[in-house]
Amino acid sequence: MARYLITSAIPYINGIKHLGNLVGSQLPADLFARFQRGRGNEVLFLCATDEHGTPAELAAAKAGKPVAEYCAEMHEVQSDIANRFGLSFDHFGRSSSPQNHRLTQHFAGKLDEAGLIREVSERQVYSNADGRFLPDRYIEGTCPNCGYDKARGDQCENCTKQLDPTDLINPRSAISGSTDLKVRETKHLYLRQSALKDELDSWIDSKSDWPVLTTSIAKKWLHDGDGLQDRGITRDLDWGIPVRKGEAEWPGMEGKVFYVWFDAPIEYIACAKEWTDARGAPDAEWERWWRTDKGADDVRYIQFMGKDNVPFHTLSFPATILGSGEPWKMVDHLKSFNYLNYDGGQFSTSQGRGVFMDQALDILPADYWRWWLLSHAPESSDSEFTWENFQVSVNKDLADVLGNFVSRITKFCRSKFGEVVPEGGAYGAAETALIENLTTRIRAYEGFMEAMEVRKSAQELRAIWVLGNEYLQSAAPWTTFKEDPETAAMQVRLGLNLIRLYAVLSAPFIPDASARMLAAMQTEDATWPGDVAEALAALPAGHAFTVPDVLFAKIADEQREDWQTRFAGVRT
Ligand code: B3M
Ligand code: ZN
Repeated sequence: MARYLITSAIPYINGIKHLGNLVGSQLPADLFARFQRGRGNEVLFLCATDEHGTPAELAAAKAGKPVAEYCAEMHEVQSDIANRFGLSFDHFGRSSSPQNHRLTQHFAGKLDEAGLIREVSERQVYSNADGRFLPDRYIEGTCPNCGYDKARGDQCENCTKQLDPTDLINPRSAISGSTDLKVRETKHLYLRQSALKDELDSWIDSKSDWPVLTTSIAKKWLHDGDGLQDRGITRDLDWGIPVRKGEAEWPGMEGKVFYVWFDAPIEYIACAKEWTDARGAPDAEWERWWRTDKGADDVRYIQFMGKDNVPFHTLSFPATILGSGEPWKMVDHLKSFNYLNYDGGQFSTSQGRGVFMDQALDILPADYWRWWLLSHAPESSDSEFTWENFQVSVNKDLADVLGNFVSRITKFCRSKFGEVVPEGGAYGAAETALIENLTTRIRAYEGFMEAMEVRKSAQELRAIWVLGNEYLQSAAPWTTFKEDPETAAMQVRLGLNLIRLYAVLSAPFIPDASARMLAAMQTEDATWPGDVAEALAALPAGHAFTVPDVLFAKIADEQREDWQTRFAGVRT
């Protein structure tokens, strides 16, 4: 039994995620986790909410809530939606957990011991009225370029010019509106990534099976310009993980917190401890996934993320781990995604554009979305969601191909043989050919799934469903039955067994429908198929079943048009 550690990029806490976020990390990670579990491998699948930084503070302020309270509530909301989407995390943690506080402080201490941290003095805007330093985007004023009076310290939204807070005319605090601002000295910690450059370089070189897209991003950061830059890992914010060296105070760093991108990836590890702590299980249980000195050297670790997160996972987080000098498990394979666009534009959280996870589930069950999103995953390039395409995909693939197969065979059997698997004669040439074709396609499907080729896997799975339909069409048991009920019975027995086989193979994509197919076949045997002929004998003659309700309802044109209008604007 192989062991797979799987993490999805951890979504920011600042609101409900849209379908573009979902397909860029959590959903494909779930597909892979379910596949590996289905094959009988041992899996630890972790995700969490990313709760620190200015996005969290701003969202809480907007909601009029203390940030800790906002995060706790939003974590529950995201956790509930993840469940309803069938995301099968072993644990859905929180980057604000005490476990992550301790581990982040531990890493900082180790990096300091290794001489990899230096202090840097910076000049930043301080607000007397608010009693705090203001991050760039907390400062507003008039744009020197276009005169827009709500330009932010990092950028003018109106003319898109990149700004420094000191460029703004009449700057004021976005928190209190106060203009009593001044520039003050403040000290920050920098991680000396430059000192780790060679180590990172050879670590990346050792990843010969990584896609060029991934390694080229890392190499660019390593070698372009002046090479890999040291990185600030602290911020002047109230909300976050207090800066400490392990358990000890860090003189001069009082009142400061670690930068969100420093602690967020560490949560991948802390999340595993949250998982065991929640059950009162010993540390050895999570350490065997994460410590190469404690059993993790035979673990295969795979990360899933959107392309914008690649530099943090190929350089920053590895720098933290390598720099600590401790035997932590490092990523083996990194699967990244392009963007999913929405109906001629971009999905946007800040603008409320597109379909958000909760809205999607209000319209249709998770499997419909899972199928469309995964079969159109933005792998080789960006891809686009359109309502027309969604309708076609659901109606053709799910309703016409899979749903129809299940419905026809179960209903025909009930009408001619009752709700039990009939006996019938031996397989003929058509059945042997079908088994051969299925075998070829199932092995190809496994290969694509193993390689995390999401779209190709979906195509192959669909082709497997199509084989069943074609067989049924040409065997035509409803015609055969008139002259040769024995043969018709055999064809139906094979068809019913195909339903079970489809349930097993399709479960990573459409877990609810798969569970309903197994329930209808009154079996809990979800063994991954080895020999296909054997797998098709799992339900013997005499085995009882029921006709399931419609697996997938078709999307009518009126529904599609209605949704199209409803989701054309922005979410309020
Ligand atoms: N929260 C960004 C994102 O959701 C960030 C990922 C952190 S992964 C450690 O895309
Ligand atoms: Zn401007």
